[in-house]
Amino acid sequence: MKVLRTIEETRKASRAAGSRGARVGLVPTMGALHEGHLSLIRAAKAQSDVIAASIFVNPTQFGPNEDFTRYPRDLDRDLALLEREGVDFIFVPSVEEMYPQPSNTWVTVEGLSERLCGKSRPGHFRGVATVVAKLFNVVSPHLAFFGQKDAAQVAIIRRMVRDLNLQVQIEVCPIVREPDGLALSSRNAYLDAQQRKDALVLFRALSRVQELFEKGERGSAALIGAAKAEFQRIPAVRLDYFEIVDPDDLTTVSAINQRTLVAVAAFVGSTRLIDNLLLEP
Ligand code: PAJ
Repeated sequence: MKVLRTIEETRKASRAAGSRGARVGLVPTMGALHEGHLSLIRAAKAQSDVIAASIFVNPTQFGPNEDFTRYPRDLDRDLALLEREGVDFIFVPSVEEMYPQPSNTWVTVEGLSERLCGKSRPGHFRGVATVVAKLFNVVSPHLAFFGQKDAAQVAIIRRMVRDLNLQVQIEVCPIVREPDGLALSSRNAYLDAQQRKDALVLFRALSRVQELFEKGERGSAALIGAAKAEFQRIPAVRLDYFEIVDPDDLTTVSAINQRTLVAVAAFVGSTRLIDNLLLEP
């Protein structure tokens, strides 16, 4: 596995693969890898000839009071995992390599970027869209793999690719969970034993919505009410949002008549966790 730290080397590696006619699949990550990330690598392996990944804790998608400096970082462990999965090259740039100073250009997917997590994390999705656009420019992948875990991120990247006519196929992989239902996240490492138990309320609330939906409930207000009741039983968890939205434009829907996204974000202590569920009538 080639570990590449500069844009130039990475472009060279990707171009070499492209000129052999190989399809390059890219898995962008911020590291602290877990089975969720590895599921994307395996999907990339199944659909591409050359597997590229990136590890970059992107400062522009963190707010001023968020966890950028303490975000978990363990490059040696991550590289060993990626090597074992058969990744061909990994792009690990520094902040200076990714962001020329000063940087004045941003990619903003208007409207969508202010919804769901964008409401409580202003600037977050601008940072995500900008860095993903940069990664696409550096690696020029044929395919790029993202997790359904970050459902709003998926909607925003798909829209960016469409709006900017980017030549990359976006593939979305299912949420990988712990046996008890908690969605895997690099941020789960922040939780202590009690918080780890409390954190299950996100999955419980989503499961309750799924159950009511399967019994025939279609009204968003009733489904959200039932979910919020689950949260009221765990006062240590502070709900940020529980919303039922269109999965493509992230606007709220009052009733579930087509494929619909149920998305939740909550603070367990100071750790912000997200999860979601897709409902299909
Ligand atoms: P990160 O949080 O490291 O996630 C990298 C990819 O792994 C994302 O596509 C995310 O949706 C996916 N992922 C995380 N947890 C998952 C799980 N439990 N099941 C399935 N997939 C999961 O998302 C980012 O990084 C960044 O915003 C990034 C796209 C790299 C841009 O900086």
